[in-house]
Amino acid sequence: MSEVKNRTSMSLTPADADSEVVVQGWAQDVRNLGGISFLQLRDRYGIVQVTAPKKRTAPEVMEIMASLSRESVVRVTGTAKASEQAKGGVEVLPTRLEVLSAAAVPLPMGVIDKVNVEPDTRFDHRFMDLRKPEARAVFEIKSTVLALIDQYLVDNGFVEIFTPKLVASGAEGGATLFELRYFDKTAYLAQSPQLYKQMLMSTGLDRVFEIGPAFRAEPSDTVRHVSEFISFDGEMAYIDSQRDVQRMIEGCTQAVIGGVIERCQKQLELLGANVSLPKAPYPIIAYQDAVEMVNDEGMKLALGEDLGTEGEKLLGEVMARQGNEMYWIEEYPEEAKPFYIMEKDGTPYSYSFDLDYKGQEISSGGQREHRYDRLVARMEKKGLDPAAFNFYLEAFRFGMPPHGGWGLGIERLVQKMLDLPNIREAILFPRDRIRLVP
Ligand code: AMO
Repeated sequence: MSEVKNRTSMSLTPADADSEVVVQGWAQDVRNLGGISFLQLRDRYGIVQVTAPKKRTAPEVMEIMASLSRESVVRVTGTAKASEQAKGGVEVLPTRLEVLSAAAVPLPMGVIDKVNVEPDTRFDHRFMDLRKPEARAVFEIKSTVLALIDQYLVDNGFVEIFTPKLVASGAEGGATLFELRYFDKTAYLAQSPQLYKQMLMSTGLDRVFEIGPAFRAEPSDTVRHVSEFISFDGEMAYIDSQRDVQRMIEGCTQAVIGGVIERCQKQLELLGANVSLPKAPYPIIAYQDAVEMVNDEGMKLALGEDLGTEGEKLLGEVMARQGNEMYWIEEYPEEAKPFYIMEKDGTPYSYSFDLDYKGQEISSGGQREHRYDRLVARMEKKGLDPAAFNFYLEAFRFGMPPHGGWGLGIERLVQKMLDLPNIREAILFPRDRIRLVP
């Protein structure tokens, strides 16, 4: 007996003609035309056409064809046949058709219908939405992004770490903390690995990175804020200045975007995305100049104010005109930056930066205040109670090297790289003020 080959739409080629094959997937479309039935079978990689001429097909197979509901999962055993009309140049004439899981009727939403489905409907039935190859392509690209980051950081001597997501105090301001009961105590969901990655700088693990969930109770309903996202954090000791940190991010984002262009051709094509490698070195804009630039474009920002969504967008437009997709904004007023950022002595500024990509912040970071007394003073200035941070501060009292680092929102990077209209498109099951299921 000849071996029956289990095939995917990708591996099936005209060279398989006349051999017996098995294909499995979803019944994307079924047409029963009397004398002949067609089934478009979809798997992860594409479509296989199953063609059943009545005269040459077993009656029980024709019967199943006639009653098969769209999106049912089927297994087809049959003979491959070269065909000019079929996609991939090959079709399958079925000898056996098994329904592995029948789909109920009607479907909660269509997979191939060209009608515009509301985003809410799509996210309510995300499993169905993700049957669309272009919806899935985003996650194949996101997975490649994460693999490329891992590679770059490991090549640069970084150790991958995992810090607690259940924490006793937040590092990024009280307003966006999710509070929960932790036995008989109050705990919070971690907004970032900030305190822990810094504490590790006092251990000898002098280059660390983490890719993990971060939680923010963001009340704003925007296309770039969600309440759970994947944060890519790095921290490095013995830096001379924040430039060392910026160089690392620049190298990493170049490797990531270049790698996606190289490895994800098929997915980019599905999405119609035209990704180019941002010009490097990324230009540096001082915060003061950024304010001036957006004011020249018609905004009325005062010095010290946050650029905000509108300001970032306008700055993105100015930079795009100069052919720049990624650029730094630095020298932020220390007042606008968290307690852990180092002040620039004798000025109102700080050793901090943001990295913007096509008009949106994707990363921020800087040099940290590693001097215990200065750090405590900065906490007090920000209205924080140092006692609540004893576990963190202790690491600064017994030998803490100078250090700096960054946090980068993975979904914001993917969103801007692929020009997705909403960050939620880059999250399988997004969480926001309204959405907690699925
Ligand atoms: P920051 O608060 O700027 O810095 O966050 C870092 C990056 O995380 C992403 N991000 C978000 N993405 C989606 N939804 C949100 N609600 C959201 N909030 C933030 C952004 C942002 O640039 N500890 C510092 C980093 C550091 O200094 O190391 C921090 O968390 O892309």
